[in-house]
Amino acid sequence: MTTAHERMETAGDFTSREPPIRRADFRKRAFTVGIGGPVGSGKTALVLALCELLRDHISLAVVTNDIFTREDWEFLVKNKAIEKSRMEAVETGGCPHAAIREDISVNLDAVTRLTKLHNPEIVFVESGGDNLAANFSRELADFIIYIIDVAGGDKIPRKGGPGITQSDLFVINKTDLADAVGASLEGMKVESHRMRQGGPTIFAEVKNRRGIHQIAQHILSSYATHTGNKIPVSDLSV
Ligand SMILES: Nc1nc2c(ncn2[C@@H]2O[C@H](COP(=O)(O)OP(=O)(O)OP(=O)(O)O)[C@@H](O)[C@H]2O)c(=O)[nH]1
Ligand SMILES: [Mg+2]
Repeated sequence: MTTAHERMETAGDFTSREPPIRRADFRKRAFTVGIGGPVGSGKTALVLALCELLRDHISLAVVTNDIFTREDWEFLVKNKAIEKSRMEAVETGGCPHAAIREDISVNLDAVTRLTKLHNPEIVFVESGGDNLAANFSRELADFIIYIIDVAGGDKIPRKGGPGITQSDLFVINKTDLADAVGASLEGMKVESHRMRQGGPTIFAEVKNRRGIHQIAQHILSSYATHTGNKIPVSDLSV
């Protein structure tokens, strides 16, 4: 297993980010949506909310990554996100970067296994919580979401990092906490726009199911582009 970390010379930029790989083997490994972000930013809450919104319209599966526990998987099972057999937990046993970027085999195996068993249209892969330095490998994720929360302060978008600058969709969660921590949402909007050269950013309150429909629209639009299958978004109940 590779343990060396890549050294990034710059924060990277959205327009020259690594493009998704054009592939035609979605029957072997379903369209894979990577969800990364700092510890506690709301990744599992987002997976649950997306499952609730999409599960009656599209066949889904989920892979969770935790360092030493299966806690996220247990949370999704407890909350009946989707059928238990459609969800797998990966215990990375170390740095979360490795399993989504440097040695992705354990995640690729899990997604391939779930695809064979259930033939899902979309598989969500939740990364272990990181520290702004991780982003998904394009060999694993066809669509990359990076989610932070406002509770860490409004400085986070300008700190950069590959998830912030190069994810296909950047989500700023827990806007309900902005006043409590004195975070300026307007400032975060301006800085995200600058750091991502206008790449999409969505403000959300995942816990209160705000912004989920918009996030789902981005996912389904990318799914349609890659697979040629359109799922009419207007059919989704918000
Ligand atoms: N106030 C508020 N809390 C939220 C929101 N979304 C999620 N949370 C809470 O934030 C906490 C962490 O959410 P998780 O979904 O577990 O975060 P995570 O990114 O999966 O965490 P790790 O997997 O441990 O890195 C939970 O207590 C959620 O209920 C939100 O929009 N507002
Ligand atoms: Mg989680």
